Amino acid sequence: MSEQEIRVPDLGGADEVEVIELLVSAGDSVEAEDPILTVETDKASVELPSPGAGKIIKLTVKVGDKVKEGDVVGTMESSGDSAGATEGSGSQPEQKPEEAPEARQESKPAPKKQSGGSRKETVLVPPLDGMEKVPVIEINVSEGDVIEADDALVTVESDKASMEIPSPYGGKVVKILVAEGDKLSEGDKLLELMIEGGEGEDQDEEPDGVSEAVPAQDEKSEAKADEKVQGKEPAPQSQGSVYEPPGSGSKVHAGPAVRKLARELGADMTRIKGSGPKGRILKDDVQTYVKSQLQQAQQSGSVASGSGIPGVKLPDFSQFGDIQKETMSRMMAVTAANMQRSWLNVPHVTQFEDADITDMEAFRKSQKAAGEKKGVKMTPLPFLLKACATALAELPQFNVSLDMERKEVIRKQYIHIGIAVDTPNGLMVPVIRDVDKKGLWELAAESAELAQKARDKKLKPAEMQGACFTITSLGGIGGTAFTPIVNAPEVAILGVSRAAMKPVWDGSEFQPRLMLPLSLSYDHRAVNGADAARFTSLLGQLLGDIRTLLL
Ligand code: CAO
Repeated sequence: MSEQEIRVPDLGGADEVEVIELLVSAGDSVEAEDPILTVETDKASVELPSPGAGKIIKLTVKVGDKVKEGDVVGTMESSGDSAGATEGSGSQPEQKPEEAPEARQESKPAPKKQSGGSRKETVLVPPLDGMEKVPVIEINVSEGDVIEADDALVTVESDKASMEIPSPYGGKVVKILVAEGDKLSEGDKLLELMIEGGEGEDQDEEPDGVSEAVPAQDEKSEAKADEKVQGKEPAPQSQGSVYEPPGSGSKVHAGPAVRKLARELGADMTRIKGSGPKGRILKDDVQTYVKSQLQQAQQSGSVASGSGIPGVKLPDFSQFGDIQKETMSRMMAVTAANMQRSWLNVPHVTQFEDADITDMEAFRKSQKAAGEKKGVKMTPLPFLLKACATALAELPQFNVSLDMERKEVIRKQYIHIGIAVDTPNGLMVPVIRDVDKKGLWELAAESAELAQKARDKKLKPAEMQGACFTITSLGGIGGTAFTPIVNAPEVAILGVSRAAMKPVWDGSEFQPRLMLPLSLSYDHRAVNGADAARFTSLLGQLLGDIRTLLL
């Protein structure tokens, strides 16, 4: 055991830097290279590593102090396991991405000449400062996303630091070529980007029509790394299922060690309030957040994710007869978890209504020939979509999501509706965007196309995201009513059963009318029963006289 000074190592060219976070306290045991404190230059945040293994005796700096290379920041009792530092001198740590701002200042490749049109670029992994096979811990974009230059594409993490790889250009993500867990090295292909306003497709292209671009690891990437994280729910591209992840995209400011801790504890950093300088999230903030979440859950007996209730015990079924076991498909497992989460978290109520669609059906059938000409089949679904869009606009309390932690109601200014599609692989919910702005033929064509894509497993993640409300129609199959499960974080879902002729009293006699059973399940936290009755009555009126859809 010997006493050793902890000194500020080479800061990659930065002069004086500010201490923004102390990561250890007197008495803490550390391993060689464990982060001791975080400093921030105008370009990057850097964690200063311990020069060896041992016990911290004291730190001689505090948050806000300015330090430079060679300054003593504390002392430790060394247990002899040095990370290559000479006793009494500062360690010269291996340059890690988060620790080497100068290594990131390569210039960004200049976009090729601009002559209108668009071109496809394959974005490659930039130099990773000597590191190889660094695992991808997060994919920050989805196919179809429109991004700007320097937006984070993926986050990679070595054993010491995490970094985001920024996009060299703005454009549309065409194809993601990596998955979480993949190990990346310089030059590996990350994704394909369609760049608008670039050169024509025939100019300077690779033989396959795709050129390659390496993102620069410049200072902006570090700034971005500190700013933006995506939600930590399962990545949408791997789900192919009913519910989309919230994908917050909120801004957070935190160092790699804090991010790592939050990830390990499963804490969503966008929900944590930072107590450090400029709202920076510190380790203490993560721990306090997790503690408060646990306390809340214990006090309220919360059953989020089904964790608060005992599981169903399974007997040995083979004692009753022959059985076969098969592993659930990923889609089934994700759908099951989502269903359970919604069912347990959302206080459901279902409101029933019969809509008189006699005239609507007469009109729909009259459009058969027109449909054949257009190559589009007009089913009741487009009418339902249009009626729901009108009802959502008139009763906007149905077009919200609730953030119970922040006590916020998120009101959506757009009307995108999901349609549940029964496929051989399970339930999928493609989303039709801006339903309020589309006509019946357009909705008929789009819903048929999306349903087919779902059945062919060709839906893109972006085509299953962003719904405000869902329609699940079992009308083509049968049934008189059912209680659908709200597709949280949406707050309502319309179930549609099979239309049937029924005697309806018109005040003087019974009339044979074609009645369509509607079942509206809603989240009773967001919507009250009176509003639900208004919603289904309105649907009844709109479908009963489809001319009102034009008003
Ligand atoms: N009442 C009576 N007939 C109906 C009807 C209704 N409510 N809805 C549709 N039909 C008719 C259609 O008009 C069509 O008949 P024709 O061929 O004579 O015109 C037939 O049923 C089949 O329609 P469809 O199902 O192909 O088309 P759609 O637009 O109504 O529905 C889709 C499309 C994707 C919603 C549907 O195919 C589907 O997958 N439904 C299942 C959804 C599901 O599984 N939900 C459960 C989720 S919870 O587990």
